Amino acid sequence: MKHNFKKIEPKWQKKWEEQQAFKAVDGSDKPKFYGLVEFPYPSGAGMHVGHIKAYSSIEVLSRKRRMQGYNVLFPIGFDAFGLPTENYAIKTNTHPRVITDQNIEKFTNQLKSVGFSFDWSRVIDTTQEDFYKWTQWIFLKMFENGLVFRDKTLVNYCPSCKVVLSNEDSQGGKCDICHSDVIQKSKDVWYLRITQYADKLLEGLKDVDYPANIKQQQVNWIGKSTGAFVNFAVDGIDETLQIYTTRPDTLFGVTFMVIAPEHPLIDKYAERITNMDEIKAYREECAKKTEFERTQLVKEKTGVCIQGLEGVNPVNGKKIPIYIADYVMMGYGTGAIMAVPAHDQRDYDFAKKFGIDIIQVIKGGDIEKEAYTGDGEMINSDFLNGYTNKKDSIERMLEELEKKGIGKAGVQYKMKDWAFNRQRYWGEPIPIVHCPKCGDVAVPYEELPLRLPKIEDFQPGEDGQSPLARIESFVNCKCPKCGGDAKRETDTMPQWAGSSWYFLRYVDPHNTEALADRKKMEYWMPVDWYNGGMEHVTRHMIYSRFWHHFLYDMGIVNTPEPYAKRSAQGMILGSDGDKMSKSKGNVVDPLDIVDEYGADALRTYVLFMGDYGAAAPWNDSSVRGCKRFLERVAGLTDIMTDEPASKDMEVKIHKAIKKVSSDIEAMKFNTAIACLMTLINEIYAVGKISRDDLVIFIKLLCPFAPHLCEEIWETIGGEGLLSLSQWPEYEESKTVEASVEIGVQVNGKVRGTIVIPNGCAKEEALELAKKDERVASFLEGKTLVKEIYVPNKIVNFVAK
Ligand code: ANZ
Ligand code: ZN
Repeated sequence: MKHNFKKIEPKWQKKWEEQQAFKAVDGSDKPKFYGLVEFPYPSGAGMHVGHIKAYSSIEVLSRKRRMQGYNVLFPIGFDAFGLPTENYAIKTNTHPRVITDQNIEKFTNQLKSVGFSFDWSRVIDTTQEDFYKWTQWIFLKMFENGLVFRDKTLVNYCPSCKVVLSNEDSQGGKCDICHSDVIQKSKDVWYLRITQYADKLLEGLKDVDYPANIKQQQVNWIGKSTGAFVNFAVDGIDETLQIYTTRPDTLFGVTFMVIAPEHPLIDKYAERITNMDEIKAYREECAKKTEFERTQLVKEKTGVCIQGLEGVNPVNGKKIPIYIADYVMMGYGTGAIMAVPAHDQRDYDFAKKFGIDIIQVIKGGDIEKEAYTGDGEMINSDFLNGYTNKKDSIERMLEELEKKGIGKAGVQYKMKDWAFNRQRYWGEPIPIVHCPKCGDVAVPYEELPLRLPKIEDFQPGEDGQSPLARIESFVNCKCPKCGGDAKRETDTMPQWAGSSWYFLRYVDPHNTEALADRKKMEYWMPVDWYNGGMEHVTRHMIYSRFWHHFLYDMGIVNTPEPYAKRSAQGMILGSDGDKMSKSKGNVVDPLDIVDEYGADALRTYVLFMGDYGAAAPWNDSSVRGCKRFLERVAGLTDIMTDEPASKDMEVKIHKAIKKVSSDIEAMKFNTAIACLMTLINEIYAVGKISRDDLVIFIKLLCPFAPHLCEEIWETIGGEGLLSLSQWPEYEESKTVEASVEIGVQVNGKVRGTIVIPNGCAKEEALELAKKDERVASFLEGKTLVKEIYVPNKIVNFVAK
């Protein structure tokens, strides 16, 4: 038959939909498979080929699992709150609700036109009240359990988006949304205490199947550091300055201290300090810098010595100067350090610049040139002298500190608590009421959802307030506790809120009593396989694991970890090898490809283009190659015979079943497809194919190119949907050829080839070799000196 994709693709999409072929069944006693892909942000740009690649992996796995008899949940939805929509709404003066609905419709049509086997009865949209009611509900559970707190702090603030950003959203000092420089600003911030879950998030990694690089990124992000808190007295006043250090063993080498420019000690003792003007000027300089700039290792060190305050080294009583310098951050440890210039390069650079003593306490290196950070014998260190092992010296020092009550072991995390409020409109309202008498009061659960009011004017306020702050009917309310006049919180939740738990809602998307029914969660959770982008490994993946661990501790979900397995696709680059972007004009629209070559060709191509995890440039001629392959597949119906399956093809078919089956599991989609391409060449070389073999072929190809395979199935009289038929099985014994062809050498030169039974004994191989006429002619009249046989590979005769 011909490959008429324009006709068959819509035809099968319609049939699948009418028959609800891919609907996940609740309460089934089949084994389950929950395959998850990162739900899209429905932007106006519509779908990207990157979405197709990201979804195709779990699509193929889900289709294979269904054919293997699993009850499959493969859902999709829309992560639709967020700034891009809101910014677009402001620009076009169209309500974000209208834009979101339009974009979701567009995405839905696009996804359907590619033939993904999603369960469309479970679609979720994070901006719908019946969804965000539960996002708010989880927030209140956290509030109730002390995981939410409010603080006035210096935050990352994007002056262009007029929004506070989490550290995760401002990496490298740039706003993740508009790429402007982020500044530090003092703001009222709602935090989620994610740091309380740092250890659980680390521990949990032991129980999940993530690639090593993904685990490592999470470990680095959490950034657990083991060290000590040590109290330094401030000379002449009743004040201790606590520092955090990972190297308490170097305490005798401390020659100065540094505190962050924002450290509260300065304002507390402003009266005593004689150079406040200089300090203030330096502070203003620092406020302009991003955290990223401040923490760069190689940069000119700057700072100011505080005149009027001096620290005291607790182990030897020596008085040491205290500086402020921008390389010490207020947000890590205690915002104060003990400086050991001999063994820390930043301290070393600083000491050199300011002419401060450098006392070596560990032997080694060349202290004239640079700090020595290696191991060695302790010197100049009183009771530590002679210790040679860092671990032992740290232990000994901690013992001493604890005995004297001036220090203790402690841990720190790079990860900070999660800044959770945004001064914007298009997000989940934070369900808190501010009462002048009762303080911050939770909106009662019965009142959820706290609806986002429909407003006309969604421009952000110049004062950095959410547009909701202008809606009096929203703001003014009664305190749920005392009934007095109160005001609502007007900030909304960040983009990452809905995606922190959305996979639970798919399990039971229409539940009005709970975020999901416990029995259903017990059946479906955890997600068996989650595929997504590397860019979400540290934010979305950490946030959602945090929420899930919390829900587990509350007894709401049945597993601590939400995702049993996670994988990541490589990016599709433009055909020029650059990242696809509008500005470079190298964007490929997946719908253009569907239009020109068909959905099956697109699906096959995105999985054929290379290693699934590697980035690869788009290549039009390769798409055409996939299309040609599918045309040859369609042509198989023309050479189908009624004869029984041929013996010749048997091994090839069994080998293909084995390889395609295992390659799909290993995400080696490209080699699975290549295997089918080789097989079709072999079939055409024979010139015919039995019906049984053709059925196996289209079953193996069905997860990749389901429309064409269904059409062939129907054409050759198959009953029901091929997509729901049985995945073929192979027999191990039939995956090996009965015989193999090997070369025969005489004195190192190939003189003939023979066919031997697969795995035959040495004697048999040698006998067959000697019988070969050409080989025999080379041996004639000579004496055999040596006979070598490498099983199934070669025979070599040495003859004189
Ligand atoms: C003395 C010392 C001696 C240090 C030495 C290091 C080497 P991690 O591993 O990242 O936890 N530090 C502590 N708080 C800081 C802050 N708020 N801003 C900048 N630096 C800070 O690093 C901890 C080390 O970084 C601490 O150990 C401290 O310097 C510094 F040979 O103390 B160390
Ligand atoms: Zn009250």
